[in-house]
Amino acid sequence: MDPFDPTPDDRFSFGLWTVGNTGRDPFGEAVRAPLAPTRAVAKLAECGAWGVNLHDNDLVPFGASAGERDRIVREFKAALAEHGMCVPMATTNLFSHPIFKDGAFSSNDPKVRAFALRKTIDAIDLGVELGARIYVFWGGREGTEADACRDPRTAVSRTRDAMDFLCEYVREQRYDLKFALEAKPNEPRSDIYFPTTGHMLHFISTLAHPEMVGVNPEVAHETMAGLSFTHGVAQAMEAGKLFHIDLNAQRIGRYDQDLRFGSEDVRQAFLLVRLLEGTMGTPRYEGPRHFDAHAYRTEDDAGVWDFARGCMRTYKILKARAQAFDADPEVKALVADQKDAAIDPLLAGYTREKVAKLRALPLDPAAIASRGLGYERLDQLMMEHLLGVR
Ligand code: GLT
Ligand code: MN
Ligand code: MN
Repeated sequence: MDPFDPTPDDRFSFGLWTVGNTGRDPFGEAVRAPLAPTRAVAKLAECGAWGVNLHDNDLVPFGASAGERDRIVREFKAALAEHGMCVPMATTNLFSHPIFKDGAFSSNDPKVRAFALRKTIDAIDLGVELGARIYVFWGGREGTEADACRDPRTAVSRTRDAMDFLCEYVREQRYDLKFALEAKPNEPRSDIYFPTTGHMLHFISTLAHPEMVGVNPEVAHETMAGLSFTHGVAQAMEAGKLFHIDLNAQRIGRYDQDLRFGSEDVRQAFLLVRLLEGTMGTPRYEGPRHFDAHAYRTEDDAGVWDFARGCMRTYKILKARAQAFDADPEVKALVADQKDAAIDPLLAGYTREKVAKLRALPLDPAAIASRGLGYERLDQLMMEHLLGVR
């Protein structure tokens, strides 16, 4: 077997909207036919994926009758069972319908907020029925162009009200479900509230049930903001808040490209996989490896599956490269923890005595500063592992 072939243990998942993307963009029509959800399940399973995620309306069209909904869900469940696939995550489409043109939970119109809450409750029921344990919130329309329309603080407090309401719903239903909040700085709105994972992490700490809520960072979204995705993910992991992740690729300064994982900024992709897989000897991320990306608009149906296989294959190649990098004795020596038995105990856990000891330490700033750190060598070693020559 090819070591880079995906297996269910890899926990790779794709959204119905990702492989189902028809290539429509603001300047051009669809280039591919709509993909039936049951076919997406069959093809993803054939490619080696483990899970498939969805928005309510990726599966059940907006406005479908109760009978239609039940038939669609029944057929979808049958496809999942037939192909041994699961639904790890579900979410609500709170951005396509015109009612959400000025947001959902943050809208100034209470009727819009009521509709959004009701739609989300129904979509949570659907997700749980399909087995989802993670529920994503991406507030794509929660933002502004005419920024004078509301006090931005109102958007924050209305979103808090919605999250608290929905957490209580989940608790009352005794669902085994956690929320994951996904940030994006702009697009489709000029400015979207909670623009980065860092904003989300703080917001979560203000909720009534912060233990139920984490983040779903997306490579493209933090990169659009010019930030280090890996650092954002690391902070979320350190806080125990990385509940889900949206893997794709993106170049800084562009529209949300949602490219095949690893196809841009291979260094960042490598560092990300290294972090997620814990090849440094650190705790690894245990959740789904979800690809929120889509095939180039140049592709036909076959190209879509090339895209899907490429995401998973690149992830596994990077994982193998990261393992080799962290097992390299020269790398180990360069990144080894520096221990100082006299100093380390003074650096955490304040006491007045420690202040006195810190003051008494013989530290020579010039001597310490004169030491080279070997990072040129370290980075070159990383490049050589990445380029496959070491
Ligand atoms: C949409 C968006 C993604 C979100 C999806 C979940 S919808 O495709 O671009 O980043 O993760 O709502
Ligand atoms: Mn996403
Ligand atoms: Mn995106």
